[in-house]
Amino acid sequence: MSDPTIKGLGPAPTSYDGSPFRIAIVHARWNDTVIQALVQGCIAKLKSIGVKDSNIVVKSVPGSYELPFACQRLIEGGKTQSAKSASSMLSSTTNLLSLIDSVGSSTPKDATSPTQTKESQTSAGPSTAPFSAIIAIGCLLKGSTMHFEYICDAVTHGLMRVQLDSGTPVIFGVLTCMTEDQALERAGIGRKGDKGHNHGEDWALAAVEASAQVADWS
Ligand code: DLZ
Repeated sequence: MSDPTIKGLGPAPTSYDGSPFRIAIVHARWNDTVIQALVQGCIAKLKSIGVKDSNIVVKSVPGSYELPFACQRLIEGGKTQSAKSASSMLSSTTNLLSLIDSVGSSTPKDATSPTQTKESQTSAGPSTAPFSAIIAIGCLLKGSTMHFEYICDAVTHGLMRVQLDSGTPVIFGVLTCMTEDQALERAGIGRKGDKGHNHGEDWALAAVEASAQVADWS
């Protein structure tokens, strides 16, 4: 196996702990063999650096062209969900305080029923924290027309715009390859001798590093 740092991610100055972060992977379904290998490599690496299973969300879109819009919606959705959940927690707390107040008072107030309060205290569904980072995964292969160039350009600029506009890191996990063999090698499933290196692993590391930097540098 060749040295992955020759043409890959060098070691980070710090080792990052992924356990506080919630990360979404959005992948295209074109060139599925390559995509599946990249997504699996990415998930395995995220877990190996501490990201909890429940904090990894995977969504798919038809092709790479759909990635920027999907990333934007996921980021916005994550923020809205988190705000709703915070406001419902606040109202549960208010109900609880009101209940405690009414129990301690000689003239009970019209507080929420004990059952209601207990339910809202104990319901622990999936995480609703906003996403710390999004990893956009796609594989564009050069064909005989200009289609490839236009999609590569649109997706690259679209993903950059989404991260700058939203303030949430969007990791560029889009392979733009001239041949299928180039894509297979970059997914770690090369057919010619050396299997290559799975870039999905690098994107997982980049997502956790970027998430930690957003937290540190804010
Ligand atoms: C149409 C198309 C083509 C020709 N090639 C690819 C590709 O190699 N990789 C990829 O992710 N998507 C491809 N697509 C689909 C477009 O990205 C997009 O899904 C459609 O044009 C619909 O908007």
